[in-house]
Amino acid sequence: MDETKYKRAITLFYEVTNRIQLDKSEFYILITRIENDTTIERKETDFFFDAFDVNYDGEISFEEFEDFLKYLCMNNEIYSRKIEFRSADTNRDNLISIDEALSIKQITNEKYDREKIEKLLNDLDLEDEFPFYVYYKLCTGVSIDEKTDPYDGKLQLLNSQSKCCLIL
Ligand SMILES: [Ca+2]
Ligand SMILES: [Ca+2]
Repeated sequence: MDETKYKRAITLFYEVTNRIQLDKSEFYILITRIENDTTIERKETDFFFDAFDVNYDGEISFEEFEDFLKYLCMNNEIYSRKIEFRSADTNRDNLISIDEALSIKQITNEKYDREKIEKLLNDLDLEDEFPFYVYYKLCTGVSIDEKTDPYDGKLQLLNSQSKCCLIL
């Protein structure tokens, strides 16, 4: 995505919504306009919606939308895997289930299947829900730091903000 397209995307954001955030249908409309492509499938845009609605309020805020645009400009393997993981981790507890990992395959086209996941979980002595480093290993075969945060601190920030509100 070049600078012109980036700026156009920002303009289109405000054409699609007047609420400074987007629901799933509006996000779909926006992406088809940015890409000038009406053949894009709703499941593809839903995949990204789930990944970038980090605070999980059912809306893509302008800030979340900017994160999405930055992602489109990037080519970073580990970050792409984080986005996939976020999309599957719909309840934002840093774990995904086997079924969730299988459900994002229709977008990611990864090669793993249920048997492969179960074998890996068994090798790692884990139950049927697993954290990001396991997902990364599943897709790439590479071991990374078990503490690697798929949300890059964003969830912690949100949690601490909501705790502040309770105190106030
Ligand atoms: Ca949101
Ligand atoms: Ca989860």
